[in-house]
Amino acid sequence: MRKVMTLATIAVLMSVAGAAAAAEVEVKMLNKGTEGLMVFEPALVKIEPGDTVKFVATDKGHNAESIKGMLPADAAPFVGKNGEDVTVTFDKPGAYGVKCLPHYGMGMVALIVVGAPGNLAEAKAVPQVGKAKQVFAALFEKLPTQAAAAK
Ligand SMILES: [Cu+2]
Repeated sequence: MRKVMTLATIAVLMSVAGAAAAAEVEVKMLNKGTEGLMVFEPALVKIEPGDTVKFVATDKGHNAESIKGMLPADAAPFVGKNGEDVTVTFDKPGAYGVKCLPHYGMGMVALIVVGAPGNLAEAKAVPQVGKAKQVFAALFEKLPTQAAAAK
C-alpha cells in the first residue's frame, strides 16, 4: 500500500511538473503596435516543443494562420478565424511563419521558432507578399545563433 501511494504521489508530481514546464505565450493581433500598423506583437516568439501560443484578437479583423512551406514537414498547418483568438500548441521543432490573411501584404506576419529549427533555410526561401518580405527578413536577422545551431 505504501509503495502504491508513493508511485501515485510521483505520478502527481510529474504531471504538475509537466504542466508547469509547458509555457503559453500571448501574441496580440493589433491595428497599431510599436512596430507600426497591422502587426503581431511580439512578432518573434521563441518557445520549446509542447509550448503554446495564443494569438489574441485584441483588435478585430485579424486572423493567424500558418504559411505554406514555412513549417516543419511533419507539422500540421493551422488557420484561425477572422476576429477570433486562436491557440496553437507547437509540438514539432522548427520555424513557423504565421500570417494575418487580410494584412499579409502589409507585413502582418510573425515568426515562431520552436526548439532548434531544422527548416530555417526552407522557411526563408518561401516567396513573400509585399511588405511581409522585409518583415520576415528582419525577423530572420534576429536569429543568428539559432541559424548556426541548425547547421
Ligand atoms: Cu491583420
